[in-house]
Amino acid sequence: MAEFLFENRIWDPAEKLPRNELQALQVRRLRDCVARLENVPFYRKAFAQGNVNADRIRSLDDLKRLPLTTKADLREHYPLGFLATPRSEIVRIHGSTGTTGKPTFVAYTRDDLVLWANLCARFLVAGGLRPEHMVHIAFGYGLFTGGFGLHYGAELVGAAIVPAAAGNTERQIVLINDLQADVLVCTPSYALNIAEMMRAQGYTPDKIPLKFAHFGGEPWTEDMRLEIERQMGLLAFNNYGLSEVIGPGVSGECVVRNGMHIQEDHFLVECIDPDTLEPVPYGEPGELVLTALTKQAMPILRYRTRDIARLDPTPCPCGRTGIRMGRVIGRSDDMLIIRGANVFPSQIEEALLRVEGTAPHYLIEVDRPGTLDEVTVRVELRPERFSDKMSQMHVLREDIERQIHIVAGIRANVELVAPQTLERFIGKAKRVVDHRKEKGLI
Ligand code: DLL
Repeated sequence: MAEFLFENRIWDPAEKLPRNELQALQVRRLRDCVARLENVPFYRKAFAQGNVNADRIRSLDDLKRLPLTTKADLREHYPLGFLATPRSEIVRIHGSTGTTGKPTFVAYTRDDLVLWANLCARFLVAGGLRPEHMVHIAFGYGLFTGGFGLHYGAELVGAAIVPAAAGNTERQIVLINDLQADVLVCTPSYALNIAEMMRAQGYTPDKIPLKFAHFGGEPWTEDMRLEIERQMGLLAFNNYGLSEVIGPGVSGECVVRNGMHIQEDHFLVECIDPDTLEPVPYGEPGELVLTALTKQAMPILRYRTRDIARLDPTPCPCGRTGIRMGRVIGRSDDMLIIRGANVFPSQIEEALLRVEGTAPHYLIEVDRPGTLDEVTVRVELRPERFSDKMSQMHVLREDIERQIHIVAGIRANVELVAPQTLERFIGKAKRVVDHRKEKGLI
């Protein structure tokens, strides 16, 4: 018997479907999905061009014959050109705001919302949620899928929810303490802010009621997990999803925490080389491509997520049969090319967290003043390490520069800044400013 951190409870027996049954189910669902997508002009045209239709889907190998879908395709059919059901069946709209331009909308039928809640309930239960818990949700409630997604998942489990929403960190702390919340739900960067303010207010981990946390919505590192767990005295779980595919609920960690189980009875996953579009072997990083098999309002075929991660098909002691994805290393569109080297912001974060005394708050600025790229990493210091002694600061800076070189393979200029000077985020953190883009150099 495997030793678990806590009881390994499974919400839905479908999470344990034997692989052969799972694959047979996926083929049936893919066929139904392709049939429904005949209602979407973009897909109807692509099916006609590729000479493919539902009847021709016989095995998962046939997936290759179906078109990839990109964010640009969704944008081109703004606002709701990918609807596969009549508008009267839509009961909710969400969307991703993106950094530029208009949001991408996604629509849900009543059945889609039932499915979504079930998928979120699965990973919440896998990561410790029980009906007796009080869940504090500090995600944005709005077009962003985080708040509503986790809300209805936790409600389905039967837990009590405090829909605090994001922002007003002082109030979050009052609510968490007064209501003795057991579980925190938000982005990892916001959790870090809450932790920091709690510390400033004199809370030690044993005084914080939280036992578990479910973080997602943005990339984070293993070191960041340890940091938040240490500061708040809780167990933190990672969950992943994206609005185009459904929102949170695509995958999440179980009690073993060795990757996020993809809910493969509803999502087909591929991992490809973003340049050649060929599949990469298991264990190698590649871009995740997801197909939402069972959504009604807006099923999506082979969506290019831009998220880079590894897949691990080895069996998990928890008994769930869904393949696991590792942490998202970065997004292929967030990847910085610095003097020809590929660097993800998460590598810089990993380097910083290796150095004692730095806070996990940083900003990466990239520029090309002459012919060569230059990277400056502004790093905030912890109050106890902030010093007037030039020599101490110099040693610390060199140490960070060395770690960045080891982890990310680039030379960066590190600027140490005083505690509490860098911007804090209540949702997804923004860690990179690329002046080369503003100058039209890339
Ligand atoms: O962020 C959905 C979500 C909300 C997932 C809350 C989990 C919890 P979008 O706003 O469409 O949807 O952004 C999706 O966020 O493509 C990833 O780049 C990133 N992302 C989401 N979860 C994770 C995670 C939601 N656990 C984009 N690790 C995705 C790393 C994540 N990146």
